[in-house]
Amino acid sequence: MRLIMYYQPVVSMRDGVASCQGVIGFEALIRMAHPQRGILTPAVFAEALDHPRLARRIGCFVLDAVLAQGEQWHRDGLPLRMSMNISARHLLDPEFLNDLRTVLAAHPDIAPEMCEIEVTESAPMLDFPRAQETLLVCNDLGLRIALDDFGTGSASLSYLQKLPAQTIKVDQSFVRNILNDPRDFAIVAGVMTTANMLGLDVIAEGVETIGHLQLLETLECHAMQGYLFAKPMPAGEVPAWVNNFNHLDYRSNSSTTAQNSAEYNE
Ligand code: G
Ligand code: MN
Repeated sequence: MRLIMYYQPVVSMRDGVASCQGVIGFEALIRMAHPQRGILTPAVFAEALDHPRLARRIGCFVLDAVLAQGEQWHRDGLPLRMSMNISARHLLDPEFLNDLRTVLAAHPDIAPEMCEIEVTESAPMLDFPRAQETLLVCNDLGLRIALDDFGTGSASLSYLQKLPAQTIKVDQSFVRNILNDPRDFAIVAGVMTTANMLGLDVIAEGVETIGHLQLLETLECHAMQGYLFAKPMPAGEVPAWVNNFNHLDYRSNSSTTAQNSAEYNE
């Protein structure tokens, strides 16, 4: 039984914005390779991820694996942003910043500016001052910060004001319903306005259909992630996927192509 990283693309629907052929970067998602049960998602081993004695070890494994992979892709001419999910327990651990500095020093061929850490509201909820201070140092080190699952918690808007962040990831639960629930559409529209005024990037998560894509674009949301583009994939599939990506395949007049390529990626 071992832990491996899968990678899901974050793409831009606009020309010339993303650094790598319309692909902004990849979010690293942890998986467990089980000898009998195959590739398992974190739902199955959630306890371990938040275990007092395991959270930091797993967190360090993720940091190192993802930066090593990002460094490799950068050397191979794929300047992809690497996004990592950091558990509340690891972020609040007294050793977190040391762990981060160590791993950045071990992978000098990827710039910290090409790395992003994704945090949910759980760390700031547990210890706001510590989370705030830690994230400020992360920014000082050059890393970007994304607020993950945005909108699902209770204190989102005040967090936006007080936490350093460059990106908001709108939770898939809102994105999924924008086509049929005007309230979810209103929430995403509100997040877009707020983010624009604060100068933050927005990534819509859980984009599953061309319809979602089109509606998001009417809200000026052009950065997206979801099954429409690709499910999380093993690292080995990433270079070919990036080379095949073309945002024009997802325009309405070529929606069949997009559908085909989404199936192709499953
Ligand atoms: O917490 P976070 O938002 O980082 O979780 C990402 C998870 O969401 C991953 O496990 C990934 O497999 C899943 N996911 C990514 N894109 C989609 C999508 O378009 N639809 C659904 N249902 N799940 C998705
Ligand atoms: Mn995430």
